[in-house]
Amino acid sequence: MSTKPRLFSGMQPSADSLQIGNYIGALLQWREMQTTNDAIFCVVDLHALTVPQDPKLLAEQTRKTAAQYIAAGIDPEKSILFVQSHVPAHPQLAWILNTITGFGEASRMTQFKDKAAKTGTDSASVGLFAYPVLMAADILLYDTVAVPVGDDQKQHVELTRDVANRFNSRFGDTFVVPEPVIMKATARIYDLQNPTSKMSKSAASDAGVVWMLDDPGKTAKKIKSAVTDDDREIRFDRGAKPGVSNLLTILSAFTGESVPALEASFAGKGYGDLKTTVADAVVATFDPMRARALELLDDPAELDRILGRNAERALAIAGPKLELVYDRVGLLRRS
Ligand code: ATP
Ligand code: LTN
Repeated sequence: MSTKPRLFSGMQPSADSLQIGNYIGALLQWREMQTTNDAIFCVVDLHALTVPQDPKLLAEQTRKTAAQYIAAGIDPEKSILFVQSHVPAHPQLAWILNTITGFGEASRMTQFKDKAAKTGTDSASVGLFAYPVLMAADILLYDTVAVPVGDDQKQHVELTRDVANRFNSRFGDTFVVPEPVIMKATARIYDLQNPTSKMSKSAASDAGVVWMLDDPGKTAKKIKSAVTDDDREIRFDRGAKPGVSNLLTILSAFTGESVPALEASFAGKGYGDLKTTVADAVVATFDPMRARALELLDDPAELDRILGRNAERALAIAGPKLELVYDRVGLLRRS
């Protein structure tokens, strides 16, 4: 048994490629955390189903997301890297947790309110409503201590804590109550064409989205056409200069240099220089990752074997926990 703290996180396979925000805001930090934690990373395909998906694309995107986790440095021998639907204990536990989650408390989840408002509440699915409960199941099945997530997911981890405490007090001590680990706020990346809105895999237009799997020429071109502003000063100021600030944040993440050091090094230089430097840094990091991801995707049978082995490792932890839960709530064991 590992004595390192258990960590769990996941991402939806909601696009063919991850974008630079997923890399900086999640993967880069996961990669560091996997050395000091007993880490589990999941491709949450069941969560992706809460909004309409093309079945063929979903299966492909699931493989592609897993390949990009590995290409970015998540080690499937050290960490557990698996596909959510391969471990049926997730929806099984989610059902039990649904029965102790209040309609009112689920209704207060801001992600649900935002997403449902987009399509109108009537056409939002029950699955979308129950999304945070499935997320609670993901976390609680593994005695997770730490849940690294972006700020937007904090409310879901709070709900997970409430549900875990409620279960424990009703049925006896069963779940570890997890803590959210809010990933570096400075790591928030904005759309290159619309630098006041978050870069997102499912953005309406991809002109301002930098994809990990895009070819280097395209990536460089997108970065060179990033929206900036009318003056010429390279200075971090999120309010007045969102485009330039975003480029500085990206460069800082890719080079490890602080934003003030970058500001100093660009004194007297123009936006063109900044963009070229960012493009070079991003391409230098993404190019080998893209090559590795494509290599993994070239041999889907081997990738599936890796995912299969990792699902077994996940099930070895989740299975006994689900049995304990079934016993606690009074479900009859099959003989
Ligand atoms: P979708 O558009 O499908 O919601 P997304 O690209 O916004 O996808 P998620 O799958 O919701 O990303 O999130 C995966 C992880 O990436 C989360 O930990 C999230 O905080 C992080 N992340 C996503 N976009 C950004 C961003 N622009 N800046 C920093 N982190 C981000
Ligand atoms: N909702 C999360 C993805 C997610 C997750 C989880 C994160 C699903 N299950 C469990 C941490 C722990 C998101 O949209 N980023």
